[in-house]
Amino acid sequence: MAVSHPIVSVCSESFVLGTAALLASVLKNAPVSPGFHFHFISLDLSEASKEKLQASVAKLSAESKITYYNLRDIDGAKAVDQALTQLSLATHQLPYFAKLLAGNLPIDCPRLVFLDSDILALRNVSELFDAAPGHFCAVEDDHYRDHATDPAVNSQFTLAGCDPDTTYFNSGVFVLDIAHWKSERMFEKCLEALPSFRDYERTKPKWFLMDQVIFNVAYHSQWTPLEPHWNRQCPASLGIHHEINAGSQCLFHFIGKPKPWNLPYGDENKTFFEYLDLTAFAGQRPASTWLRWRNRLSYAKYRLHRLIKG
Ligand SMILES: [Mn+2]
Repeated sequence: MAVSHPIVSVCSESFVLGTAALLASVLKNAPVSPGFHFHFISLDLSEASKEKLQASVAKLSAESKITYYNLRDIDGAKAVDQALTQLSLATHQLPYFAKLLAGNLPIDCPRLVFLDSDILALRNVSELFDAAPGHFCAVEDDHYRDHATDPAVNSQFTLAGCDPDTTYFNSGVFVLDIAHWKSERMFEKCLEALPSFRDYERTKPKWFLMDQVIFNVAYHSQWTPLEPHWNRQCPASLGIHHEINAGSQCLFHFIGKPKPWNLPYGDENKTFFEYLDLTAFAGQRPASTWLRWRNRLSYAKYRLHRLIKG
């Protein structure tokens, strides 16, 4: 049997529906063989959720499987935790930096693909492994395309001693060369980048990009751009649903809030729920009216913010 493709993701209980729909979309839009080996870094997944995700894979692909890793047991977790104690933002906690550990997982393959759990993969992900050469491949970040003039990103780059005029990538989807990660000590480079942000909150109290900015510093000027269809960054509902419903061949990345599993069922997220319904989480929908209103409110706030920011 051919070696299955390794996909790494970070899973939490509040994103479990996203993970389930991601699984289904990856498996439905790629050839049956050689299948995928999902390596899930668990933040707080319950045993019940783990079993449901396993059952979903078993139902959809005989050649695919899941391995779970507890965040704190992964090689390097303690070192990240230690480095973070020197920082003081509320978001400076290990779970927000879990992605930095992807290259440290025991994966016996040349390359791994990382996918955020807020992605719907309407494209054959097995082609992503060879989509571009290079040690680290990712898609340019939409939101920060203008980062040279965005004071938050600019100051983060400058703090880390990088040229703020270079292109900046989104870390929701990336292809990582594991041998290069080890031989070039990229994990250590990530750790070394962390202390640059010790005084960050005093200069710019928001928009710290966590793992994304650290990867951007470590792979500064060394990463390879992927075509935008590998990470089509879109808020959960912004009229993009027509493109999604039409089956446009992209990896749709639902950046910001709310996520599609929190919005009331409708045109905006029906494709998301079609994929969810292929899994052991079939039929699950946003629960309470209160939750729906809260999410509507948070979406309105997000739109207003984008509007003001231009
Ligand atoms: Mn994301």
